[in-house]
Amino acid sequence: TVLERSKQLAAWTAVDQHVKPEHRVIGIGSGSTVPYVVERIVQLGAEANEERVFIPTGFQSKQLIVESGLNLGDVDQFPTIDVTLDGADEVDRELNCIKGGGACHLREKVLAEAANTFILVADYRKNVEHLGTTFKQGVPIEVVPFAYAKVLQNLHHILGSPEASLRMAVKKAGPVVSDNGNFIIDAPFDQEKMKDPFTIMAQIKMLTGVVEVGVFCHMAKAAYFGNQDGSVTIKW
Ligand code: DER
Repeated sequence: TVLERSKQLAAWTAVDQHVKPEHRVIGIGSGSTVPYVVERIVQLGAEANEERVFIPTGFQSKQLIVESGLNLGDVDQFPTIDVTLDGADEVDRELNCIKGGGACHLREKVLAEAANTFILVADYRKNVEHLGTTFKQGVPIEVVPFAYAKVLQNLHHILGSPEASLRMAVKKAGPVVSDNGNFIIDAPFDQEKMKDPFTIMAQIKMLTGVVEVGVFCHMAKAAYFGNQDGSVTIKW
């Protein structure tokens, strides 16, 4: 499909630009675009990859690395990463992004921070002026289960997200449980508030019981978007 082709285009272009021969430790994100990142890295050949380790951002990412025959590494063992490539739910013109649509943003943010270079790959739907334009389900927030009701209450009454809700699973009874054993809250904010993503992120992060917020500010070095016409848009 045009959408899948645009994801592949973004991923291949980003790998070709940012995975250097001397790179040894590579962070692999989560979602439906990163499989094309791994696909392109595998095409570099077994010889090029035998000296490399690939660090996952969750179970899906780990399965992707293992099933692709790439060497699996741990962030404990490789705390500094040459380049991390990951998807995003929305990316604004300053490369701030919303992540966590796949409930993986805690480990994703650890690997984004650990990387010398953090690169975003996405399809054309994610390329926006301001956050909250197309991704309407809200800011993903990982919370400890013990505190989720309190965090919801604070979001509703203090931070101005009356629609904030606990993310319920589809193929499992009850709430979505992250790879870290926590719950996810989705908190929509009005467009004005989303024009200052750093403030929103900081306010949410301060709520007791919040583990991590799916807003990444000033972390990405570049973002690659595949377009419907087969071109690629690069933001940096
Ligand atoms: O959850 C995330 O942050 C993932 O990176 C995900 O949102 C990326 O979305 P994709 O499936 O469109 O690549």
